[in-house]
Amino acid sequence: MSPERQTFDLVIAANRLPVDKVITDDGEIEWRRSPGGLVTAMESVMRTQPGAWVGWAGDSGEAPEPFDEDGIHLHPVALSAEEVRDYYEGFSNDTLWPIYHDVIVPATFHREWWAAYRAVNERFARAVAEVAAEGARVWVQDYQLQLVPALVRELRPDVRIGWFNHIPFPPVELFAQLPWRAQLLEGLLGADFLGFQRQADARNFVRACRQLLGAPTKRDLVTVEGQHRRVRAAAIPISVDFHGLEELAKRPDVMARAREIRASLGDPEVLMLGVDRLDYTKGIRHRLKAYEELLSERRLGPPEVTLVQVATPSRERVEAYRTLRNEIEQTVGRINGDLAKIGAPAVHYLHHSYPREEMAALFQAADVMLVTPLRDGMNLVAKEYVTCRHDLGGALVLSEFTGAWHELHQAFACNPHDIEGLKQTILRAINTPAKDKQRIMRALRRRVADHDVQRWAARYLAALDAAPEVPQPTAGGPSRSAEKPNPAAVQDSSHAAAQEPAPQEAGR
Ligand code: ADQ
Repeated sequence: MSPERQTFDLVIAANRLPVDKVITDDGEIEWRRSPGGLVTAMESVMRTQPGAWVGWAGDSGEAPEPFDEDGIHLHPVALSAEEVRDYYEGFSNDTLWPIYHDVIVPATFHREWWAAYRAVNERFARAVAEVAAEGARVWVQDYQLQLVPALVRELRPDVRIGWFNHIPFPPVELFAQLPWRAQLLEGLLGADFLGFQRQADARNFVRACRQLLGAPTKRDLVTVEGQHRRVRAAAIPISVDFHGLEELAKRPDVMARAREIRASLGDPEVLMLGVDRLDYTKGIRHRLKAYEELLSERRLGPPEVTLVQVATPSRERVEAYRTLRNEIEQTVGRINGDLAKIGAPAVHYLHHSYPREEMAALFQAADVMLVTPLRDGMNLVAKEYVTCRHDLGGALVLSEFTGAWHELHQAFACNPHDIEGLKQTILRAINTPAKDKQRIMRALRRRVADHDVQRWAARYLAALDAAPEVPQPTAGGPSRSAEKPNPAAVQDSSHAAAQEPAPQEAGR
């Protein structure tokens, strides 16, 4: 490390930097903070200690020089156009994503995609090693960077390494299909602590290490033989910025916009809402099927009832996503063609991104929120909806196959594969007396308020600090004594278990 290089005690590594490039009217480049929950969580952590963020800036080709933005040091990593295709669209989104989401669509395996994934992970690891201060905490995010923990450990044995998986971790029967399964597990085992959305995900990981690597495991610990280390895997479910979002939803202009949305839809008795990235994991087709049947059976109908489906454009260069978009748009066209009336569409389909204010207004306008994924690591939309309902109005229909359901079990639970059951649940969410719905909403809101994204980040970093100590091979770094049982870690793991009302196996 050159002495003049700026280094940081906390380093985040994520596929994307938390900013988007904007070209202003006078041709200047500006970086705008993307509003994601992860950034908000990090703000709360980085307020007390300066931090760096290593990630891709979003354009292929040369990376911009490192720069500071709102108190975070941003360190861009370059990706060539071929790497965007092979590492990001290919291996991350067409190999790993389907395997980690129950193979809802078949996964594609290409050795050149794997080579690109490895090369990009190596580049990220080198960038992390450059900006991490002696003994720093390095927090790696998500499935795109699973090799980074072991690569960073090789370069910088002095730092403490954590990884958090935003998506599910698959059961070993599915994970075993990956030709590079051993390398991925070994990559992750370079970390000190691995965080997952649900306990079932952490258990799937531990089982994969036992069955596919023959690693000794005990409860939430995996022993890395040869390195005399133990790695802990536990659930720390992510959340939303409850107070920030609630404050936004209470703004008079946002509340007025919610009323305006309802009025412009003809003031329906029941406004149903779906908000998703246009992804096959989100169960949009199942939701539309249930809705279409309810309309054709005349159990619901416009103008009294209408559905707004917001579908954010996503991964449009991946074939499965293009096919899905065509299917959804055909279905929406058919439903409206068959079942709408003049001036009263049955489905309002919006293929756009919206600012946070508009999302908060939409959430407040909706009587029934339909969250019906076939598999979802958490699903922040469910938590955002209840956060915005400070009026205690509305009802949340929530799939059992989301991480969110493990915390929000008072919601109207559904199995999206069971179309008949989903129809019944939608009707129940509409017809339950307002007083009972308010009671449910109050309980859901309490859960999210108590477990917001700031608490998630604090809990994660505390678990990382409390992870089993590593014997220190080199002199000079902070003292890291020999492996010993860690009472804080054990306590934290039982806490995570207690949070899950109905532990459920991921495999189906
Ligand atoms: P995603 O699959 O992207 O995230 P989700 O958790 O629902 O899914 O987050 C989507 C975010 O995008 C929400 O904050 C939502 O408000 C926003 N959004 C959706 N449509 C929008 C639109 N049209 N305009 C503006 N904003 C929109 C992955 C995992 C999830 C996990 C998160 C966080 O797949 O399971 O919950 O990471 O860990």
